Amino acid sequence: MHMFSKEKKFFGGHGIVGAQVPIGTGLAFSNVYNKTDAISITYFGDGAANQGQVYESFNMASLWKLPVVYVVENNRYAMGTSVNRASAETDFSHRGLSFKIPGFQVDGMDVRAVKAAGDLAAEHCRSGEGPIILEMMTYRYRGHSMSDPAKYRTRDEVQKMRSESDPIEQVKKRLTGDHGMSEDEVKAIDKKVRDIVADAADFAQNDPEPDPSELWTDIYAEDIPQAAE
Ligand SMILES: Cc1ncc(C[n+]2csc(CCOP(=O)(O)OP(=O)(O)O)c2C)c(N)n1
Ligand SMILES: [Mg+2]
Repeated sequence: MHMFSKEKKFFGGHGIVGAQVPIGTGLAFSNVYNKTDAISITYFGDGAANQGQVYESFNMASLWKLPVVYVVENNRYAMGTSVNRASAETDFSHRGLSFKIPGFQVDGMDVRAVKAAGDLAAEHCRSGEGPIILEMMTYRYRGHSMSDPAKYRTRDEVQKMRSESDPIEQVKKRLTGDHGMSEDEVKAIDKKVRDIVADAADFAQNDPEPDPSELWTDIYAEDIPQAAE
């Protein structure tokens, strides 16, 4: 699977929960160091938010006023553990308080709210005020993996979210209801998006593996002396 693209400025996928937070913070540092006006958008989950490295990163980002937007995706579960069972402070937008990092909660199911919060956060970073936290209030429909029977929540809870708060359904309803778009037009957009996703998945699965010689790229090591006979 291809989960990294320097060209598209997408720097992860990481197996270690929370590891992308210091990386995203470092990328923000490099943007300042190289005098660009780029900002780093660093995503992590409600579970990852309890990792120590997150707070080491917060401290440096705030101290050095790095242009990084920390986006906490609060989908209410970390694997099978609900936020209330795992977190002493469940308002993740406050997690930066002792580092003087402002933050606020956003309706992560409403694309308009997400766009507005993103614009505001980007402006905050670009004006030199340092990092900011956006807590995206969202929900995870599926289990953590194929082997997750999701016994830690009721079917009703999932169903209620799907029927009342689904972000795509909300947009569809607004387009057809308030903006007079026809069902066929909505279906055409849906198909276009599905094709883009199918192409991306195809590329990720069929892109060739790197040549084994790449193992030595950027690796430097002294000759190791042989033990005396
Ligand atoms: C350092 C580390 N500890 C534990 C795990 C196992 N693990 C994988 S995902 C996960 C939960 C992460 O929760 P959250 O950040 O809320 O992400 P979500 O499950 O919502 O995708 C855990 C504990 C891991 N990958 N890395
Ligand atoms: Mg989560």
